[in-house]
Amino acid sequence: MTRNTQPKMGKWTTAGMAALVLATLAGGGAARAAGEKTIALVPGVATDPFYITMQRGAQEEAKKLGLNLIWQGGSEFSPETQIPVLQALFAKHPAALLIAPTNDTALINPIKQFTDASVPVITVDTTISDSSILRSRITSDNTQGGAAAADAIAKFAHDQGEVAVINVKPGISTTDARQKGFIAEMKKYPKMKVVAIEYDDDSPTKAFTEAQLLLLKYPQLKGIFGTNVFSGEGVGKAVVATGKKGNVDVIGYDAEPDEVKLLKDGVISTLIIQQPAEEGRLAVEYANDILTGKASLVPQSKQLNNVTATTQNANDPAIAKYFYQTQPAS
Ligand code: T6T
Repeated sequence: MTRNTQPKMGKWTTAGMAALVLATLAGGGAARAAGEKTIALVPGVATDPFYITMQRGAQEEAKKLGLNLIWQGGSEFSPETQIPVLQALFAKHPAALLIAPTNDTALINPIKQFTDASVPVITVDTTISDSSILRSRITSDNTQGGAAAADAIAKFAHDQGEVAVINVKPGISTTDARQKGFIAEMKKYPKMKVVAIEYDDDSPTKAFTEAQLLLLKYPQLKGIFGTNVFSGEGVGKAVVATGKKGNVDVIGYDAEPDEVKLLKDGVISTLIIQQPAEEGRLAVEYANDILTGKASLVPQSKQLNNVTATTQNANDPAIAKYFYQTQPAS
């Protein structure tokens, strides 16, 4: 088994920089009503369709509850970009903070700055290893998602052969759990072997290159699991570029437009889709409960189910409604 972790920026960089400037949406633009509370939502990265879809659910709920929602995020999925965003936000005194931490330890102290100032903090999607300072943690069933990916590849491979994983980077609670769930489930198939785990630093370009190298190094490879939006996209494109469509199964996570196209084209056979809009909506609902004296209604943690899309059901409206958006709501 080989492991590879080198830093690199994602394809959204240029857009990301622009987005960093743009991704400071203070809900509704109109003059804030007197006494209207302001809450902040900080994504893992501002330009990722997963978090943009989360913003849409959060904004809809904020409007309904008469809350002002600040949406502010960095240009890449990293503590180095996210921590300065948090520091700038702290000066704005939000009444509550909703955040997808980009690392499970590096974000503990920056978040503590808020909780020490009695600002309630709720994590959405990812979380930190010290949950004692949090009011709630909202996420999806990442372990189940990883296991479902393993079962899908095993079915494609008739329970035998070599497989690989392309993940983001260690220290992200969600994708770490997906990898763990995948590895644990693969153990149920004694004739299957995980020959490699690679990290793409949230870059589809890097995922593409790594997948190409894996397909060269392991010509008998039966399948690759890409653990998030950018991994799945890069792996799918590498399978096309190497002419391995149909011979190598690709299981992706999430549902941004490029991945959905690869799913419909039969390059990716299965997508494990989350419910980011509902995660965002719930986070705002919980923040409002805390700010309006109904904290007892807020659970310590909430886990949402995944939706499994396949090439066969990709055009079914009951599945397509979970596909991610690419434009934030104002
Ligand atoms: O898969 C999602 C999210 O759940 C994960 O924590 C990070 O990557 C995504 O945002 C997709 O890019």
